[in-house]
Amino acid sequence: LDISWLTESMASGNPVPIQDRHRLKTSPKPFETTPAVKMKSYACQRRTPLKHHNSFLTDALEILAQNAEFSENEGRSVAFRRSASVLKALPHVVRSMGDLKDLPCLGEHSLRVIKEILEDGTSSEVESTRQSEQFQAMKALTDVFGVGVRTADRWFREGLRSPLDLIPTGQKLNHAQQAGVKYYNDLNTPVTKKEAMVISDIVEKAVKAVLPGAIITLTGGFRRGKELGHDVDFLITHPEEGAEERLMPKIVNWLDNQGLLLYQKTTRNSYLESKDGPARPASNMDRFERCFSIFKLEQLESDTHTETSSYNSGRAAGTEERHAGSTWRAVRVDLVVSPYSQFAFATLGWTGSKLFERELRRWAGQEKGMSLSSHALYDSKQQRYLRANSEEEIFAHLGLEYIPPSERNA
Ligand code: DCT
Ligand code: MG
Repeated sequence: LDISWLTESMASGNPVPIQDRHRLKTSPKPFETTPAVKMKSYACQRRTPLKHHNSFLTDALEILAQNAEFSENEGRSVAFRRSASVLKALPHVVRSMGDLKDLPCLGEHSLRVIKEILEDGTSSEVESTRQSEQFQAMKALTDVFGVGVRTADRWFREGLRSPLDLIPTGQKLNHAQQAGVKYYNDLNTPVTKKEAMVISDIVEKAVKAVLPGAIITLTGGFRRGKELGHDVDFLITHPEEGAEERLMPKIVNWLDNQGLLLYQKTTRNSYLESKDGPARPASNMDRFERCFSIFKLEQLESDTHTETSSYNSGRAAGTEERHAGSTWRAVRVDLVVSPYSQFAFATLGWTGSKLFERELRRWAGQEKGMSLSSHALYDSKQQRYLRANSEEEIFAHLGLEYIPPSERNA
């Protein structure tokens, strides 16, 4: 009796899916090997836990996805990410190509890479990408807050290889990039859940001080159960529609007065349903009132001694190295304010993962004739907006089984 799917499910802390529970009672055929997994083709139809069984393959595919992003080849990047995501949803380790039979989204290129890893332990393409000067430089340069692929690519062609190279060249940097270089090491040191909780308390205090009754939700990776993140994401609303208007400047002011902000850039809400209309192409950038910020986070005495390892371990780059014994560190925080009527859509849109969101929008458009954004859901056939007060209602409108945040790690 192969119950690996059950023990693994228990070990990962994920409940046994309802549809699998009957398997506990009915006895499978004797000598059954790895059970064929019925895998749905959209990531938003699947449960993808945080901890899965195939990191040795998904890490490799995601290197190729990232490399494709660096050359602005979105189609290729998404193809690799979709392949990786299917492997993340598998309830078992992939041991042979036979285990991949009937799985969706695995293109020829991904299959070739997987085959090589299964046979040789590594993929030559992945290893040469990882080692390439261009990949390493693009990674180091895009790791600077405020630097996108276009800028990094221009800098690379000008001969720059790391943020350190920016200083002698006297490159013109905007405010975000200046902060990005200044706090490079801190911003590339993963944020822990504990730090996210401390920041949650601060944000809660700030918001409650300027707008009593407001609701604050931790979104992004931490809502999906991640232990580490590159930033901390929050969504803020108020049950009284309209009370949230122009809230961000007040929050920012409060935080700034407490000396808690190292950097912030606030953008106003520019979404108007009547003006924007469903006809506009669904952009994956929403237009809520939003603040990209860098918090100055006081550290607990115990934390300052145990240096957390950096994403870019060993590559000291920041121009302002914090001296030993420094009692604070820089942390990226994103604040978003949504009107109450859009809160469910905003929560769903800001919980991620990025691929899960992309797949939800693709499902809505291709399978349902609907248009989904972080603001609204529009049904083209009925020519009307579908309202929702919860994420569950949105999944129901979309004809999807509800997937909780902890299983949206596609
Ligand atoms: N998002 C999205 N599409 C994007 C960017 C973001 O749908 N292009 C959504 C999904 C996740 C959420 O916004 C927050 O974004 P990030 O902070 O970049 O992602 P994260 O999952 O929180 O990852 P990390 O733990 O690294 O912060
Ligand atoms: Mg995040």
